[in-house]
Amino acid sequence: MHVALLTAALLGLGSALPEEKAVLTEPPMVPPPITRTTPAKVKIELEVVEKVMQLADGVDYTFWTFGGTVPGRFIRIREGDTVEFWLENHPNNKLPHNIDLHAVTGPGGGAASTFTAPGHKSRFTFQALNAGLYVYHCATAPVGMHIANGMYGLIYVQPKKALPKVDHEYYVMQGDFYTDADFGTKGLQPFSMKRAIDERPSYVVFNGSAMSLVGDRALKAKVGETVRLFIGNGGPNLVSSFHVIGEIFDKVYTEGGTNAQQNVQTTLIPAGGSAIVEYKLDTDGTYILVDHSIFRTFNKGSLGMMKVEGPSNKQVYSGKEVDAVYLGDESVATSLQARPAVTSPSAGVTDGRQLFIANCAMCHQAEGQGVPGAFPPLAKSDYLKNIATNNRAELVSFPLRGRTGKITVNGLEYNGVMTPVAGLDDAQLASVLTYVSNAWGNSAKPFTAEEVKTLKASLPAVPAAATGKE
Ligand code: HEC
Ligand SMILES: [Cu+2]
Repeated sequence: MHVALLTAALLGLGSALPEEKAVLTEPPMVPPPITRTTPAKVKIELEVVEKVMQLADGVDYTFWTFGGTVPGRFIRIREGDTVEFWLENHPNNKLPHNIDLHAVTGPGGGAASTFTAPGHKSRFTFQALNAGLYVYHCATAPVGMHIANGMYGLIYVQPKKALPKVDHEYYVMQGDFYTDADFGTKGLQPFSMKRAIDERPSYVVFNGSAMSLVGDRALKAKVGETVRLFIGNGGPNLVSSFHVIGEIFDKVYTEGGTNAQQNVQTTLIPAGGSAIVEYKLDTDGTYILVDHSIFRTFNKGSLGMMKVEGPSNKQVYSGKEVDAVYLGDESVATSLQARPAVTSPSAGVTDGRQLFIANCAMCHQAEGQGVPGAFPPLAKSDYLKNIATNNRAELVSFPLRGRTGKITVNGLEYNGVMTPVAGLDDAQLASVLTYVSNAWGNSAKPFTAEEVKTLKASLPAVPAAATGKE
């Protein structure tokens, strides 16, 4: 076909590269192998979505995601490709976000270039110089909190000489989660900064939920087939001792790099690191994926399954399936079902505490204590006390319009972004403001829906440009 175009591509002339859009997949799926033998200009569009999903059976959590899932979409490109990367921050989101891709050569891995407010999108371009399996994650302050809420995923830079074809490729990523309440406590559970700093997770899970790879959602294969797992560890804190009960890894590309080790039982995956694991299925049964720091598996959720159908090979193994033994644990037995997404946490809610947990606690924290340097406290806040008494319209404007610029609370200066809190009606605003101005030792006159309505009407008009929306 176009000889000139091909020559230009071989010479690496960016402008003449053939263009394509990357196929992104949700976990546990992996985009198909790239069959091209020359570089391309690849466009990637990744959308940040903040949403409530189940962390375990009956346990809801407000995840921050790349693409609506934890981990985020799997990205596959080829060594030498030029990548035009778009980060889109959904207008309903509450926070700014960005992305640091470990596959990027350049300051911050793209973080500064992709810092994006809700309702905006950013672009930068990089060349994939090194082959390998790389973690990407959000790097917006407080970084640990963004990662802890699920903002990570994998990008595979397929080497020029692709790995041999296998029957199945799957995507699995471990993460540790921090809630005040212990594993299994039902309801919407807020993030705990204290437990995160102490590195005491209440959940350690694969693919964002204790239920993501069990029951109907187990990984599948047949006897005689070969499997390649792209495994990542988002952390934020723990190192994974990744192991598949009943299998030996024929090959492990340790740390997602180029050289393979052979015949491995357990491979160590650092936080912010990866591994490519391959094995052939010699007999049938259910094989259990675990973090072999084993209390995490039986008490915190790090358990997945691969169900292998086909004729038993009695010569290789002639016993019972391991299934029964490992299904004995209650935390797993109760979670053999799909994980529904829960939308609009505030719909119909009138309780002030609940509204606070769903709309404010992700920043101001469950007991209103704030996060040093990032989010000011509401508990015993002199600023809140003053406006709840003397300028109630300003307080109403915080959730309605957000707040940015310098602010001094209890003698400490903050300079952050509070994005507007969407979707609360007047009664709900009254309820949550009454809650925050009277909880944790605060005290002020309660708000009513009528007062909120009047105060809203009294706020100065905002020019369209200042709201960041057309
Ligand atoms: C996206 C994170 C975020 C969310 C969600 C959020 N806030 Fe804020 N809030 C901030 C930041 C950051 C500031 C400081 C803004 C600045 O630096 O100008 C702030 C400031 C405040 C203040 C004044 C300072 C203080 O500590 O007394 C009040 C009051 C407040 N927020 C109330 C709320 C309420 C009520 C909600 C929920 C309805 C809420 N915020 C949701 C981030 C957030
Ligand atoms: Cu983020």
